[in-house]
Order: sequence, then C-alpha cells, then structure tokens
Amino acid sequence: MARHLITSALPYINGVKHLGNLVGSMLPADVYARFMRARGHEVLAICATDEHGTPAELAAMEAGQSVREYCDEQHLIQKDLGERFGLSWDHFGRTSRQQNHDMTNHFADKLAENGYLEERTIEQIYSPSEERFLPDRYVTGTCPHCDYDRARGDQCENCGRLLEPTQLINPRSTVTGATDLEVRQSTSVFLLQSALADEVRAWIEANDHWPTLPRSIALKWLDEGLHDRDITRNLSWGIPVNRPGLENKVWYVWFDAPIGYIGATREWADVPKEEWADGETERDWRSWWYDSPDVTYTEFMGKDNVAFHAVSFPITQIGSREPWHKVDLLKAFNWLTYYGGKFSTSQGLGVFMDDALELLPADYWRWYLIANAPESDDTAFTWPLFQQAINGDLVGKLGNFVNRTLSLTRKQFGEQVPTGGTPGAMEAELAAGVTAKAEEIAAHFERTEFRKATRAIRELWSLGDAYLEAREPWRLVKADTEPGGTQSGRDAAAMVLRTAINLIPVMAEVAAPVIPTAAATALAAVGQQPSGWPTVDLTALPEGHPFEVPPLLFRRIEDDEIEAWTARFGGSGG
Ligand code: B3M
Ligand code: ZN
Repeated sequence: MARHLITSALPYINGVKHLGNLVGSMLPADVYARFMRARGHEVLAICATDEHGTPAELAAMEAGQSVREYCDEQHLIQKDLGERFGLSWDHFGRTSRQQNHDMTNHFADKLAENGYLEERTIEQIYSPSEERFLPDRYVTGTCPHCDYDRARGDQCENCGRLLEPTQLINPRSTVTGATDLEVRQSTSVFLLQSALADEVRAWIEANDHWPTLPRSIALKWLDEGLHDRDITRNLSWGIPVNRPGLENKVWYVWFDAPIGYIGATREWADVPKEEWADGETERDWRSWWYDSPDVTYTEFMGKDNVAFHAVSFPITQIGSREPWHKVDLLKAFNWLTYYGGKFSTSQGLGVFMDDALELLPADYWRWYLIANAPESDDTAFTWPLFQQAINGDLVGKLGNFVNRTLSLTRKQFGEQVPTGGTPGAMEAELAAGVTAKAEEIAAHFERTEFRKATRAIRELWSLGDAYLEAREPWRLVKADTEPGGTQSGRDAAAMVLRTAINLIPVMAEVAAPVIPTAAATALAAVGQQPSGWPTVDLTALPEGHPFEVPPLLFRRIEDDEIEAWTARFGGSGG
C-alpha cells in the first residue's frame, strides 16, 4: 500500500466550468483517485476553487455582488456540480480561506529569508478619479500592434500579443472608462526566479519519467529565460501582502493558487471530527506535504497551466528551503474543443457542467470524456461522437450484456445463479483472457493513460459478448446435449449463464473508476458492493446465489435528441 496525493488544477471561481475544463483536470484526477483507492492505496484527493485575481473581481462586479458574496455563492455551485459529477474529492476547499492565507504568507516569509524576494519600484497606471493603481486587466486601450481598440492591459484579444498596460494607446479604465490615467511609481515585490532557474531545470531534467507534453512545455519556458516576476497586485480582494508599506496590495493569484493545494489540505485536516468518514481516526496534513518521501504526488491539468506547476510552484517550494513535496507525476491535457472551436460562455457555445447534468446522468459524460480525453492531441467534442460512445459502448456492450444475461437466466432458471453443468476449455480460456485484460487496464490507469484504459475496458466487455455468442445459452437450453460435449444442453446453459453472471462484477469493477454509479448498480444486481479492483474468479458467485434484473443501466440516445442538442448548444458551426 502506498500513499497517493492527487490534485487537479483549481477551477477558477468565475462561473460554471465547461466539459473541456472538466476533462482537462478534475475528471481524470477523480478517475485516478478512484482507481488508486480500488487498488487499496491510501489516497488524498484535493481540489478547491481558485478565487483571487482580477477576473473574480470583474465577474463579481458584473453580477452586482461583492467579491466575497460572489465567491461564496460560486464556490457552492461548483462544489455541488462536482459532487453531482461524482468527483470524489477528500476535500474541495477555497484559496480564499485562512489556511491558504497562512500558507501563502509562510512561503513569502521563507522566500524573503532566503533572499529570493526583492522590492522594486516600477511604473504602473494610476487612476486619480478611482484613487487606485489599476491592475493590467483594469486598463483597456488600443493595441500598439494591430490597432484593436479594446485590447486589455495584459493581452490583446485580437492579435493575441502579450502587452504591458503602459503600451496601450489611449488607455482608459476598464471599469469606469476614466481617461485621465497617469503613470506613477509604485513598489512591488519580485520573486527572483532567475536565481533559482538552474535548480528547477536540474529537477525537471531529473524527472525523466514525466510525459513529453509537460516536460517539453516546462523546458521551453526555461529555455526562453526565467525572468524575475512581480508577485504582487493592486487589488483589494486577495491575500494581503504581509509587508510594511504594502498592506494595500495582494499576492498575485498565480502565487497563492498552487499554494492553495496545501491550504486546502489544511482545511481538510481542520474539518471537525463529526464530519469525517467512518473509520477515519487521524488527519495529518503535514505528513502528506512536508518531508514525505513515502507519498507519491500526482497533478492533473490543462496544458496552459503546466508552466505554473512545473516551474513556478516548484520554485516557490524550492526557494523556501524546506522539504515540501514537489510533484512526482504531472499529467497534462490538450484541449477538448467544441467542434474544433473554443467552448465559450459569452457566446453560449458548448456544454457546461450544469447543462450536461440536465440532459443525462454523470456516467454518460464521464465515459465519453475519459474515452476521448485529449491526451496526445486536441480533440473535438461533437454530438454524433457522443451518441456513438454512449450507444456503442455503454448501451451496446456493458448495459446489454448485464441485461441480456440476467433476463435470460431469470427466464430459464429463475432469479438465482443457476445450478449444474461443468465449465470446460472455453471457460478457462475466457477467464485467462479476462484476467489478462484486467491487468492491462490496471497498467494503463497506473500510467494515467486514460484512452488506452477505456479501450481495454471496451475490449474486456467484448470478451463477454463473444463468449455468449460462441456458447449461445439460449440455444443450448433447448438442446439435448452440449455440441461437442457430453453434458446435457440444459446443464451446459446453466453453467454458461453462471459464468456470464460471474463476469458482471469484473466488467463493473474495472470500469468503476470511470462510471461509478452504473458500476454500483450492476454490482448490486448480483448482490455485491463495490469492493475494489477485481480478482477474476468466474465461479465466485456460487450456484443458488440470488440476483435481480436491474433497470436498464443506460438508455440509448436517439437521433432526434442529437438534433435538438446540436441546435440548442450551437454545434457544427466549426
Ligand atoms: N485556476 C486554471 C484556470 O483558471 C487555474 C488553475 C490554478 S491551479 C493552481 O485556467
Ligand atoms: Zn492587437
């Protein structure tokens, strides 16, 4: 048994996340956590809402709420949606909680002690009528490169170039439209990343087991030269900078957000005992994070977050000169697109987590998303592909096998595992094939190769189908003797159905990390509870063991639904 610390990139607070966000971080983290628990490991799965930075302030303003109110409300919405999607976090925290304030200030103090922070005076935009310095995104103006007149102070949306707010032509305040902006001197705290660049590079190079995607992104960042970075911002919402004279500034959101993984783990430890799960006797956050060589730490995220996790957060950890646990395996995803384009809240394009659950239960989405996870390339969500994955795999393979096997058995032998007959070579071959497949699936999950894992699950389900087709119990039951054998047809049919019923728990358990609810329903039908990774024994459910034919595990998705959803969510435009 090993200890696995698992985090997924923290969803930003400004609204409900779309399927692309889900498949790029929270969902694979959950599948991995469920798999590791099934293997008997000790798992701590941590997530939180990322609540600081300008987008939170701007979104709150737009919603006509205070930032605190807005974040309180959105946190609960995201927590509820995550739970309804079956995300089995041990804790879903908030970067705005006191634990994260404490941790962030701790890291800032340590970095300062070790000489990695420096106060520098730089030119920033000041708005006299608002009596404040404006952070990048609070300044709008004309792009010096392409003349686009609504470029933001950090980036031009039109030509994509990164900008400094002082570069904008005719700058104005994003919020009030004020144009009497001035450039004034202001003091910021810089993190001296350049001083730690060699150390972080050596560490990344030593991590040669990381997949190519995160490794190449991280090294590219380092090759481009690691600049010292202003880690303070002129905002009132955030973690106040704990330095004299800078109390009206907050730490930059990308400084406090990854520290939020540790903050949220402390929140988890601070949860009152009455709320702990059965059997829990101790919650020690430190043993997961600090001087913890027995822990394996895996992070899940979209590719745009890699540099912050592979370089910036490790720099914070290394610069503290304390033994904080750095990421051991970083799993990064490409984009899930919506018909080749971006999911977009403003244009109402694509499917968001709340929409999805309104249409179908979580398992349908979980299966489709994990089976089509954008692991090696960007992948397009399309409604016909979704329909195909559900009807082909879930309805056509797992659902059909469970229903067909149990209905036929009930009809011929009643509602218990049938008695009689002796397994032969074909059953031995089936058991060997299923055992090998289950091992293959586990190996893919171990390596966080989700598409390969789902492909192998599908193949395992097909072994069941192929077995029924080869043995034809519906025909056997009427035959005098088993073709090519000596036992009676009815005995042979009983044995075949008994074997098939015994496949159900295996088929369900290997898929449970992906489709936990349907797997639990299938298991319950044969009187079992989810109990971990299966050992393949096709005689485990004995003769006479009762079962029930469950309601259909999955329903088909019809063509007219696909048409309606395409129209509603704006598909096929791209
Ligand atoms: N909140 C992801 C994003 O909004 C960002 C991840 C933080 S992980 C520490 O793009
Ligand atoms: Zn531009």
